[in-house]
Amino acid sequence: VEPDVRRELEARVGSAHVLHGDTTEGPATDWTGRYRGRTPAIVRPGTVDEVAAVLAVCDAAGVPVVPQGGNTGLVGGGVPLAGEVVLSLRRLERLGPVDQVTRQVTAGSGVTLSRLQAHAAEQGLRYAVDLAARETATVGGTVATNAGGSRFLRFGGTREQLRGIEAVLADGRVVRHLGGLEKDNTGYHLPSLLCGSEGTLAVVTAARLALVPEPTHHVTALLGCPGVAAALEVGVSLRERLPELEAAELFLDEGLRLVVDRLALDDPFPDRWPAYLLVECADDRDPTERLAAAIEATSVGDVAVGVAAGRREALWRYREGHTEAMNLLGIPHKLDVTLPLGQLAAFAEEVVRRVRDLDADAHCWLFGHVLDGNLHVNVTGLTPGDNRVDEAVLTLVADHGGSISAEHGIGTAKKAWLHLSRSPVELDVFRAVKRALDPRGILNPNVLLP
Ligand code: 2HG
Ligand code: ZN
Repeated sequence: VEPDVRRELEARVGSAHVLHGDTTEGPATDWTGRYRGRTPAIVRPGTVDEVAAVLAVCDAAGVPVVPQGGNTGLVGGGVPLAGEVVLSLRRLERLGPVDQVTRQVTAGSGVTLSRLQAHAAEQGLRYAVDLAARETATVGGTVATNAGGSRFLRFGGTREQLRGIEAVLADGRVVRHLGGLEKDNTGYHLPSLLCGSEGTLAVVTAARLALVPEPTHHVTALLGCPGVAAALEVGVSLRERLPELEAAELFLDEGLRLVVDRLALDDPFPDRWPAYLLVECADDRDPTERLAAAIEATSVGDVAVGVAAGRREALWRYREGHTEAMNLLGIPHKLDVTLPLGQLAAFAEEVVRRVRDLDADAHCWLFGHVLDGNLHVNVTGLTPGDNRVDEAVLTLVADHGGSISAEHGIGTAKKAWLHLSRSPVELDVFRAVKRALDPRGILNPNVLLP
């Protein structure tokens, strides 16, 4: 950026909050290491008014901006790949009181998911969106990307929790609708529009979020299954019997081996199973017996149950450890996709074959939120820039009637394939909305839209 723009930015947020040089390297790279950018400056406003002032400066000067929260995204949507200014929202850490009557709270964009969860827990409530990056992922980032997570099955994703939003438009004007009225049918629903817009339409600065009661009992079970189709069948059967089912997570034996090995864990079972299903129930009446009876009615092999928090966490570690363990093998290609449930098992078989045929060095790992139809196809053994596998897997997904992104979003990683999931008319509407809200095209200009 020009020296006069930098001086203006420093005048708006204080020179201590405009970073450059070595300190920008971390924020310029994504968590996986696949997307490495560079930035002339990281700007860290401390209030919504400062966000507004920064954007007004950038808009007037035509300086492109990448908004960033905890930088835990997996599609290269939050890093400055084309030398953009990084607008870090982490200092917007204000967390309001929990309203017990409406069960809502207003959280600033920089509040981490774990802090929000702890805040709700103090009031006997919880925030329904949960994911492995909870310590670092922020409210703003999860709203901007419509993060899904492991409780989607019961509560939906981030969009379903949103009761209001505060955001700054490209030109620095603030849109604020944080009243949290449950019934409010007054035209376009801006929270829905901005949620999942990946920083391309406005910069989210705060969100009004719904909370849910924290049940008194939780039970987690890890089930050894004879294969993906069987695990899915078990999951469907449990869901039919157990309204308190919150999560149904799939992984395969190879993934478990890797996690156990790399993260130095104990094996869950003496025997190995081709597939594993991790399920969790939560209720005010102890669901353990009901879960046991429901499992009994299926063809599950081995069962490990956790009721105490530590034991439940240990079971979750096998699943949540996948991301970490995989990155230790090198930089993976991450293809987060949805399949119609009826196609999921066939797709799982086919995708492994396709990847193997594509390149003998490529290795395909499968895990995910199986009852959502959501598989995380991770491919290791290829260079980060080799897009053949992305093309092959995403095309296969489309052929099976699936979506090229289930929960991670499009970012830069998938924009070349957005046409597989969105029609030309839909893309025209996307572009029209983008032009209307960000006419100079300064907000995250290189993500989402091809
Ligand atoms: C998960 O479900 C996250 O653990 C990350 O969405 C998935 O690492 C991945 O590919
Ligand atoms: Zn996931």
